This record gives sequence, structure tokens and C-alpha cells, in this order.
Amino acid sequence: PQPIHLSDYRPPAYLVSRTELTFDLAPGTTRVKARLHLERHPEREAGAPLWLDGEQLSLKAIAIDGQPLEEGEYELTRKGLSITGAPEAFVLDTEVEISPEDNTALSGLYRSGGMFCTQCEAEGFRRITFYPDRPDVMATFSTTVIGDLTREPVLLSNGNPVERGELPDGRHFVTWDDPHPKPAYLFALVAGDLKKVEDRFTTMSGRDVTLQIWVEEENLDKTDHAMGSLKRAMRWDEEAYGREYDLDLFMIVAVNDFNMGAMENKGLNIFNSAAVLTHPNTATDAAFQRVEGIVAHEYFHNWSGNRVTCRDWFQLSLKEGFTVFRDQSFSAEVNSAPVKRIEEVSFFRTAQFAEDAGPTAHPIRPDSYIEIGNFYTLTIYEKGAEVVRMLSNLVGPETFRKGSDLYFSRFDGQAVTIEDFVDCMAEVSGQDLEQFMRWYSQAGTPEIDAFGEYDYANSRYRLILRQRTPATPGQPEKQALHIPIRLGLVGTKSGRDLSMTLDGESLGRDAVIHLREDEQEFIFTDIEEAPVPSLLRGFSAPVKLSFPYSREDLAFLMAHDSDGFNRWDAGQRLTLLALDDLIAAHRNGVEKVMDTRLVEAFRALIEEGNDDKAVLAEMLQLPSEAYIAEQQPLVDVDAIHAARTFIQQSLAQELRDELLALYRDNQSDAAYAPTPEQIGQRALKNVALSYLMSIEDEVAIELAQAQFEADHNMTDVRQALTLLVHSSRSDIADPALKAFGRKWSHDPLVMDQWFSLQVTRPQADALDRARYLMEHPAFSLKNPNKVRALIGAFAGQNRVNFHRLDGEGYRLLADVVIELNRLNPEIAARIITPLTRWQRFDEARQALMRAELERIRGEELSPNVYEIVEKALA
Ligand code: BAL
Ligand code: ZN
Repeated sequence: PQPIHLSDYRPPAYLVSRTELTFDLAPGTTRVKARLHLERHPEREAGAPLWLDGEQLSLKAIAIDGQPLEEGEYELTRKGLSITGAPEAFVLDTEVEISPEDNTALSGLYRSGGMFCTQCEAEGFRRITFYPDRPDVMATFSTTVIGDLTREPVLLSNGNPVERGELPDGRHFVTWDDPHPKPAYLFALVAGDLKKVEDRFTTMSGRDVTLQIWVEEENLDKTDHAMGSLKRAMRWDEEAYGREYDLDLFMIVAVNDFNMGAMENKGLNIFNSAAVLTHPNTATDAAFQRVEGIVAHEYFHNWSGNRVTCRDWFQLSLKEGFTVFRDQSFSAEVNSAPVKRIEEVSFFRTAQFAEDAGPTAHPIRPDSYIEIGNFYTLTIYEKGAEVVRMLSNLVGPETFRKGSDLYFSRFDGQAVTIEDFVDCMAEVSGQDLEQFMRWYSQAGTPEIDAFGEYDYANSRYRLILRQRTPATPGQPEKQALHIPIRLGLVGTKSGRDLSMTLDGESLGRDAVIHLREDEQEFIFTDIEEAPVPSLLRGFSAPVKLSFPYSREDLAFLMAHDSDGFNRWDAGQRLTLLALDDLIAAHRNGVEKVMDTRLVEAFRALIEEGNDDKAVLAEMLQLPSEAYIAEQQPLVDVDAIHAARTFIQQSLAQELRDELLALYRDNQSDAAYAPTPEQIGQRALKNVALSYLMSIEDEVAIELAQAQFEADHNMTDVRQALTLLVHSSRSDIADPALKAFGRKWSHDPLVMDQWFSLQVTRPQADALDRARYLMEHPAFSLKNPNKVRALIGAFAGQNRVNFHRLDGEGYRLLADVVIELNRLNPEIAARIITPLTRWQRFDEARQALMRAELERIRGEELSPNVYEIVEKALA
């Protein structure tokens, strides 16, 4: 496969103004008729041929302005169809046959259980009909869906239903009309035996919108939270961005087999059932919050993505980065904002930093790709969102709103670029954002080395910042970025933020300084006492910042920093220092000794408490093994596991009484509600329980068993079960696991949790279990959620077992990748990620991982897997 380059962009030869589709559904062979109203693109030369993408289609008929084309009047390849010498404007009719039943890639039109559904982003529409399948071709759509009255009583597509009726032979049809021009990637169709929950929403201008969530009948009781989230999101987008919904109907459909979390198709969002269904008995707090975030994200796309879309797929972050920023802002407002930020950053620094440091590192706007499906990445989404957040902070929230208003009004109905977005921000703010644009073109995580010293004699604080971005594949040299650093100087005597003056200008006690050069010196004057600097507050830029903090400095910041995020971060840094010593001790075979400063810092945290229990729970959480690994020059999985376990057990032993009290004080029988208060309380209780269970204390075991048996809500049940199953006591783990598996065998989303919590246990049998569970009747490689729950969780979260020195963990993953490469290349190319990070490990593991990558390379590969494997082995 050949890469596609951003620099080769040209507008299409023809535009489509209107698309009329008729689907005659049948599982084996579905017929699709398409009528396209085409006209030459004003910027393209006369004679340029019409190109229509089309894959896995069986062409039955083709005609221009009603005249059938003979063979020879068009050229058909495995990738599509071209017509030379077509008129300047004309109507093209085609008819094709497709096989939804055989579509295991879940891209295009496919079957999930008994229903038909579609996934067209990025390039699935070309598996439905011949079409210029690119986002800069925007048309209005009319779609007629014909189905069997019994098998498909519900027939849905984008827009509003305008006609319906019965047909002979027990068939019926519905015609949908979508008046908003859209690219083909936003097309959707759903047909099946679905039931709906309905609600209403009155928009800010007083229009009445019907809201529907369509699910299988047994899931009707799991839609309340999604519906509530949708209404909150609709209101929020009106208030925060002035964006109103623009159709009479908004539909969400839950589908079991889905590659992504959800999809923002115009008026008909299709959701992975895991991203929409919740019930206190089946979904955890994290799942409730995830659903809220994803429902909002897809809804927000109606403007940031649908009304204004991307010119080409290189601009993917234009809609994704911005929409993630929007959903993060929404979630922060409706939940505990500090905890949301901690969670985001904690995930970002673990997973995106690793991506940015690995063989598939790419800029937020890549220069080239082989398979765009491989670019739905943490860099495009999350780093893209961090860059929009920086922009918003640079210009200020009110100006940012002006900029987004300008963007939406100027480009409504158009397919545009990242420059168009940033130019709006530059225009309304008057700021020069040229250097800032480098964030979009430069891959890799910038590293900042900071040094500071206090000059007692002159009451000055001198801060030196040096930035450097490491080389990434294809980008050996990097330029300096514009990095906004929010900071405070915390007085060591007063414990308060000191007021800062820089170059004669008063900055206040919390301010942003701008690093633009490779190295810059900042001299703060009139600093009355020696400070400890609190740098990069709120994670003001997606960078790694190091400062030679002493442990005393960090304990001080943990207690006194006015920025909640940096208080948490100081705790993480302090723990990492202790972990460094313990990792070294483990490697050198020396006895491990617990750092008493850490014990005292944790004791102080518990004693002082926190009004926001979720924040306290986060502060008591140890960094994950994956995050610890990110900090190590060479990853020693066993030493990391041993060191982290040692800290956890030492804290549990030293603070046993405090933790027990914390657990008991936060137990509650109140009816479950996914409120920030309750979620914080459960998080705190469960973090205490996990410490206590790390020493397998009899009292803790009793508490975990009681929590499991109380069966109050899935958050508590799952946490208790996980702790029991991750313990060394199979006598207590096995009965609970069996009982849970029996009870929930009918519920695929709960069974996903059952799979995950077993294959993430640290005990040595985890790999055998993973292989055994792959044969379980509830498991299927054809279902992406199952693959993620079992294989993804094993390879991504069970580091000691995945990285076994006999290479069996790697072999398991490679076996699955090889099979999925045939069934579902998109999922195969995602699930392979842990193998691509081989450079980070010791030689023995490197050799084993590379050998598995080579074995995969020996197969006949999909473009998706080919691209990733080639990069990994380059
Ligand atoms: N556009 C793909 C799914 C999402 O990001 O919303
Ligand atoms: Zn999105």
C-alpha cells in the first residue's frame, strides 16, 4: 500500500449536490440504488475524470442521465470506478449488491445480532455504494430503506422521516430526508427489531425536538442516564457555545458490535452499547461518567464536525481535538472539575506520551498515512484537545467564544482546515499564532528542564526554562514551541502564593509565562520569601516538566499548593521518587525500605481530609505501573510491580487504622445515584479497601466479601470482586467469580467486566486464563468489546504477565492480531499497540516482541496492520 500525502491535496473533480439512496435490505444480499446529482468542481479543469470510491461492491447497473453505460465507458478497479468525458453536470444512477452478513470488518453496512447498521467514518461509505467518499464532498441526502416488516420493523436513517408505507410480500419502507449537506462519512442507516425511549427538548429559540434512544427490548431500563446526559449536553452547548440543534429529531441507537465508542452521524448517532447503556446494577461509576462524556461528545459534533467538517482526513483533529475539548469542559462543569482534570492528565501522560515516544508517533496533523483508520489516536484526539485548551487559555475564554462563533458562522456548511480554525482565534484576539501552529505539525512530547534559585539579598527568584522535543520518526529536528506555563511561587514560610512581578509588571499570584525560545530566563522581583515554584499548574501545556524538587519541597507542595491539580501532581512526584529507590533496590537485590516521608504525607492527607472526596481518592491512588514505566529509561516490569506493591503494602500496614476508618466512614446504604458526591465517596471507600486488601488482612477480606455480597451497585461489586480475584486466595476468589459469572451470563456488558477483571490478575495463571476464556461461549473475536475486554485488558493492563519472559504473552497477542487481521483489520491494528513498544524493554523481551511482529509481517496483511507493523519494525 502507498501512503497518501497532505501536500497532494486537490479538490475533487466533481461535487455532489444531492444524493438519493434506496436500500433493499436482506442479510445475504442487499441492493443499493444511488442517484447522484453531480457537477464539476469550479476549481477543477474540464476533462478531469470523475472518480468514485467503491470497494467490495458488485456493480449491477450504471447510467448517466438515464442512459446506461456500456463496459468501456467507465473503468472499474478494486478501489473504485472512473468515468472520463462525463458532462459538466449530470445525474448518475448506479445499482450495486453488497453482503452485510459477511462484513466482519464492521465498516460500511453490516449486521450486529439481528439488526442492520452502518459505520461510515472514515471510509466505510465506499463499501455501500460508488461515491466520492471524501469529506469535502457535501450533499443533501434522501434515503429510502426497505425492510421486512417482522425482521426490521424499525427503519432509520439521517434527518426527518418524510414518507412510509407497506409493500407486497410483508415488506415496508421509510423515506428519510436530511436537508443539511453532509459528507458521506456522516451517513447512517439502522434497521431491526428495536424499541425506543422518547423524550423532548425545547431549544433556546423555542423549537421542539424529539429525542429517541433505540435499544433491544431487554435494555429499555438502561437508557435514563444517556437521555439525561443528552439533554444536559444540548443545553450546555447552547449556553457555552450558542449552538442550537437543527433537526426535529435526534436519535441514538445502541449496537453491540461496534469498532469505536460511538459515531456522530447526522441526527442518528450510533453508539457502542458500552457507551450508552447504564444501570446501577450493571455499570460502574466510571461507565456512567464515560457515557455522559461520549453522549455529549457525539452531540457536540453536530456543530464541531457536522455543520463544519474537515476538508480532508489530515484535518481530523480539527473536529476531534475541538470536540474532545468541548466534552471535557462539559464534564468538568457537571462533575468534580479538579478530578476530571486529574483523570484526563493522568491518562494522557500515560498513554499519549507513550504514543508520542513510540514508532507510530505523529503530529496532530499528520503529513501522510496509509490507512486513516489508524489515526483515530490519542494524539489526534487528546493532544488535539490539549492544544485547543492552550489556545482557549491564550486568548481567554470570552475571546475564545468569539473565535468559535466566528468559526461556526464563517464556515457553516463547509469542509475546512485547522488553519481556518486557528485563524479565527488569531483574528478575534489580535494575537500572532504562527509559532503556536507548530503544535499541529511537530510530533513528540516537549521536555522542559526547569531550574530556579532564590536570591535572598535582592528578593528575586530566577527561573530558567529549557525546552527540547526529542526526535520522532521522520522528524529528526524540532523547532521551539510556544509553551504557556501557568505557575505560582509558594512561600515556604507563609505557605501562600506570593505576588509576582516580572519585568516590572505585576502578574498577581497565579500567572502564565510564555516559553518561546529554546531557553529563557525569568526574573521575578519583590519576592518576599524563599518560594517553592508550582509549575505547569493545571497541566497548562502537554509537556514533561522536570524540576529538581527535594522530597521536602514536594511534601510542602502537597500540603500547600493552591492549585489542586499540582497538589496531586506533587504527591505523584513524591511517590515516583520513592519508587525509583525501590526499583533500584529490587534490581540490585537489596532489601527494600519504605520512605517514611511518604507515609507521613499520606497520613496527613487522610487526617486533613478534603471536601471533595474524589480528589482525596485520587491523591491516595498510587501511580499506575504503566505511568511508572513511562518514567523509566528502560522498563523493568517486574521491578516496577514489586516496588509499587511494596509501597502499597507498606502504606496499608502503617496506616491500617486510618484506612479502615476511611472505609467505614464512607460506607453508605443510600440509593445509588451517579452524583459527584456519591462517586467521590465510593472512590474513597474503595481506594481504602484496595490498600487493605493488598496485605490480605482478614478484616479486609471480610469487608470485600461483604461488599460483594451486599450487591448494592456495580461500582462496589466490581471493586470487591476485582480485589478478591486479584488476591492470592483462590478459596475466596473462585466462588465469587463463579457466582458473578452465573448471575450475569445473559448481559454482554457485565460479562466484559468479568473477562477483564480475571485476565488482569497479577498471579501467574493469568495468561492460561486468558487463553481458556477465549473459548468461553460468551467470548467472540468478532465482537470488538470482547476483544478489548479480554485481549486488550490482558496485554495493556497486566504488565507482569503480558511481558512474561517465556514470550507466551506476546505470542497470545500476535495470534489474535493475525486472526483479527482477516476479520476486522481496524481492531487488529489497535490491539497490536503493546507489541509496538518493544524498544522500551530489555534485550530478551525486545527479541521476543520483534519475533512476534516479524511473524505477523509474514502474513498477508490488511493496510491497517501493515502500516503499524512496518512502522514498529522500521
Ligand atoms: N468520529 C468518530 C467517533 C468520534 O470521535 O466521535
Ligand atoms: Zn469525535
